[in-house]
Amino acid sequence: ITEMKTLLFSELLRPITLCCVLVFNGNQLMSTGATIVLQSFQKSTAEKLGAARLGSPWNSQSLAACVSRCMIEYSTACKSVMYHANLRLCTPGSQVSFDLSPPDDAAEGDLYCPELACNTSDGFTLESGFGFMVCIRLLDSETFAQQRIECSSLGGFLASARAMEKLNLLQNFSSGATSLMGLDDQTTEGTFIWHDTGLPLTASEQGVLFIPGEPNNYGGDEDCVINNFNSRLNDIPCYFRYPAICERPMT
Ligand SMILES: *[C@@H]1O[C@H](CO)[C@@H](O)[C@H](O)[C@H]1NC(C)=O
Ligand SMILES: *[C@@H]1O[C@H](CO)[C@@H](O)[C@H](O)[C@H]1NC(C)=O
Ligand SMILES: [Ca+2]
Ligand SMILES: [Ca+2]
Repeated sequence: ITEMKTLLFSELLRPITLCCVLVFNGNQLMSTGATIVLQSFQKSTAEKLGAARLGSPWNSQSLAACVSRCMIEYSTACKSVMYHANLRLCTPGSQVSFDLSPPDDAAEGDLYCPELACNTSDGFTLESGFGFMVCIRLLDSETFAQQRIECSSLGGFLASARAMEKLNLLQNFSSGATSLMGLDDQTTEGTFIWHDTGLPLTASEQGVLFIPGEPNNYGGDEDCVINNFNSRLNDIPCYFRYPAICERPMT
């Protein structure tokens, strides 16, 4: 086990495949036939980057042990870890996002994840500002339904934003134009769903992101959402035409 830890640590800067992982389970040593690919996790320097916590933290003697246990327990769902070097505390995390709460320095330490990159094929560019980084492009199609299909075919989703800073970044990118968001309540009136996560808009997100008094389903037919330049979100009819920004997950 000591040797394995040393190996894991020295190999941490590039992905390696491990066969027959030894798992220390209570006081039993087990050998599993499973093959895991140990991702190369690097310390993130983006201060607003966070990840959904996959479970409760545990004690880990090293970052390498933290990463390997995360991968063994959560398999491909483990896309990041938070590691506190002094407390030796390890918290397993999923895919990182600028919309999720970053680690609490004092309790959770630093975030480690693969180096983030924007796949710039198909006209996507990496845009950063306001503490955020996104991989986006404007779509060519003109209706909400077509824009949604076009974006999906490019491996993305209509842009999301769960913080004002991200709305600002999107507004800055569209330089003056109001754009459609990846958020709608077409399925169930009053329940807005984010296209990227499939999760409902929370009350606090609504309070932060929408113009006061919105969404109001004006005229009984407002199920799409626009990001008003220099302002905030408003629900509007889905047949209104606005440019839309497609967002690709960073890889
Ligand atoms: C980028 O995206 C294109 C189109 O989806 C894909 O064919 C290509 O493999 C991707 N490149 C990388 C480096 O992921
Ligand atoms: C906003 O956009 C302008 C013009 O594209 C750019 O020069 C500026 O850096 C952007 N501001 C931020 C904070 O990203
Ligand atoms: Ca509605
Ligand atoms: Ca409205």
